[in-house]
Amino acid sequence: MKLIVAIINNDDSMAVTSALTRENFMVTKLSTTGGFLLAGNTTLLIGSEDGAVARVEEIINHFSNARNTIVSTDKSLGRGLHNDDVAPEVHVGGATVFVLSVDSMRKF
Ligand code: 2BA
Repeated sequence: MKLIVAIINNDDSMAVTSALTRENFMVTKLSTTGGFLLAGNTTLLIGSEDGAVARVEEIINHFSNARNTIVSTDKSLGRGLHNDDVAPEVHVGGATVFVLSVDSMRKF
């Protein structure tokens, strides 16, 4: 069994979670904040059988869109970053996905 941790854009979260649940995958949605932009994003936890990981990744990839975002320098400054350290615009990927091996999963 695997635990898929997917960090996606808030704007894509409804489409991704809907598509996953339509195919009977179970999803937990967390409201998270990116450490660089300090903007809200969405982290999905998906427990799946090993053989289903590729399908989960396919769905996430299909519904996640890369975009350019303006860095808010006033948020970045004061955290040890200076004007020279931050680009005015960054390319945010469609999704960042980690796949972790799970020793066991139980529901009590
Ligand atoms: P943020 O940390 O807010 O990062 C947003 C985007 O800013 C990143 O897009 C990347 O293009 C850029 N960026 C991040 N750190 C940077 C740095 N030190 N210098 C220059 N540019 C930087 P993505 O790579 O697509 O990441 C989107 C979000 O996914 C991240 O939001 C973070 O919440 C998460 N993430 C990405 N890689 C991660 C990792 N290795 N571990 C944990 N979370 C990760």
